[in-house]
Amino acid sequence: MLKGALIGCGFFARNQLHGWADLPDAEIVAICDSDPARLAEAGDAFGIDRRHADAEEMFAKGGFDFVDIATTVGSHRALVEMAARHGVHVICQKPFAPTLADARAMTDAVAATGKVLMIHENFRWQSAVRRVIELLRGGAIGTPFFGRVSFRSGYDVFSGQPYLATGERFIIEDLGIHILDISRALFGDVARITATTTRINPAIKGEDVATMLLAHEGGVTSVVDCSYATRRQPETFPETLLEIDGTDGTLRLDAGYRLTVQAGGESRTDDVSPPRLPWAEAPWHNIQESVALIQKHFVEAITAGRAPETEAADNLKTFALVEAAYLSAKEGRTVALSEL
Ligand code: NAD
Ligand code: 89Y
Repeated sequence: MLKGALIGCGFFARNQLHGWADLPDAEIVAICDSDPARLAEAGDAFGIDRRHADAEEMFAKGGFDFVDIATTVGSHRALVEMAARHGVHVICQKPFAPTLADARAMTDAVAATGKVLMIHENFRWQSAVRRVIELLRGGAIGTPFFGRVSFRSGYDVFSGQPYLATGERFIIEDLGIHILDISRALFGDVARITATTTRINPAIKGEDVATMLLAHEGGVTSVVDCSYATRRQPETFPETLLEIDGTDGTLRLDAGYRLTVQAGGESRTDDVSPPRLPWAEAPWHNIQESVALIQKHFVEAITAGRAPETEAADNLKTFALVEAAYLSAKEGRTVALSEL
């Protein structure tokens, strides 16, 4: 049984605490939040008595094998480096860090301890997306040459996460990061990216629309497009829609979790809706299930002494795509990932 501690008992941590409570091989033994009301609410809801207002104090007391950092990005570097000083495995929420330099320093700090740093990059663990990754890797449509990875919504994310309305950066850093990661999981690492961004919602500071063209090292071209300014019915939040063309067929993940594979003269459509866990709430159940799945993956990887899929070294490449997309949009040019 792995013992864990969680830092940051806010909006999203609730899902992480539910996920941990369901996992037989891990237990959260301590929680931390600098906000006393949030600390008390989470402790009471999940029956966790060991509560700390200060992370350093919690680490000093010890008694856990890993820490799950569920705070917003500004605190990630300090907390990950603290975890490294105390020699525990780490899961850190996305976005990895405020800058690529911070993310690299965090990666090095944990690597020097021999422990694992995994970024909580959960969208590639959504069961519908996972099904497509497996089909593609299994050669169901031959060799892919084109992909579209699309997330377009008008859902109000600002009421639950008000900080999303106030940052200089919004959709690429917050949501596009997941969609770029799905593209990497499907088509591999990226050589070049070209991006445009715009802001439609006048009530927020950052961009809420981004359109990105990725040239993957293996030869695939993918379009990754994200919007929180798209008003249409049915509202598809938080589904990622996929269009993939391969040498032997096509694969489509359409709205409503409908997966169509056409290959060898046959067409098959399946409903790949995610299960709704007992604590989950639509429309978030898709994301909530992926939290449980990535936590299971983390525990299995640690137990087997393997690196998890979204370990720091891997996630640096997704984070570099975020930085490269902003640079491309700002300078109006294609950015090679080797520049960063
Ligand atoms: P939030 O602001 O609601 O919660 C963060 C909590 O951390 C707050 O309660 C705050 O008091 C606490 N905190 C901050 N710094 C601290 C510190 N140094 N020590 C102790 N407590 C501290 O934020 P949220 O909406 O829950 O988002 C948290 C992270 O989760 C963000 O990085 C966000 O991008 C990410 N997120 C991920 C997903 C996903 O699907 N992976 C979904 C939503 C949010
Ligand atoms: O913060 C974001 C995330 O990671 O998934 C969806 C979200 O909650 C809002 O864009």
